[in-house]
Amino acid sequence: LVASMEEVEETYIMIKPDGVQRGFVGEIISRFEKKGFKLTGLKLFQCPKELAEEHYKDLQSKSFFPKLIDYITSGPVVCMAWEGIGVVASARKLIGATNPLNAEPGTIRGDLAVQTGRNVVHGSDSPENGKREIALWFKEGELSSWTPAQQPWLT
Ligand code: 3AN
Repeated sequence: LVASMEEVEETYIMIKPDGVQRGFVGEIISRFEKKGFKLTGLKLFQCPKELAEEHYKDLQSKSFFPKLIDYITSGPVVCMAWEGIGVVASARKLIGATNPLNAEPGTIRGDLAVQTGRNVVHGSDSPENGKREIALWFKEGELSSWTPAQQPWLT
């Protein structure tokens, strides 16, 4: 039996330029795969300034906004769409607190980062934003629906 469709969510996860430059792409993807989530979209991408501004539009008034946009556009990012039961909140637990110094060991930020302004990875904060961000970062045809070979651990 597979979990009912209502419980299946999608989230947008992005490895930021520091995560790419520090060689963490494989490790970060691996954490989500091992947890049991399904990768439905993946690309290495140089983000244009306008897209970064749209993605972070809720933070427009913050003093750090220009630096945030410079950081996100400073090199390629890895854009990912992940699907699974409760994936939005679960991914944020795997990622850890925004300030890596407050992130628990065992989380991505807790293990790999020290500064809020270089916190390696992004994850959507709600199912609504998951859908919004996937639509923002991926074009039609870039997402794939597929069936895992087996999920014997699921009831
Ligand atoms: P999260 O990424 O954990 O959801 P948000 O949504 O509060 O955190 O912030 C979005 C991004 O803005 C963060 N990932 C971080 O890169 C940046 N940011 C947030 N707060 C600060 C801050 N005080 N100084 C610099 N950058 C910040």
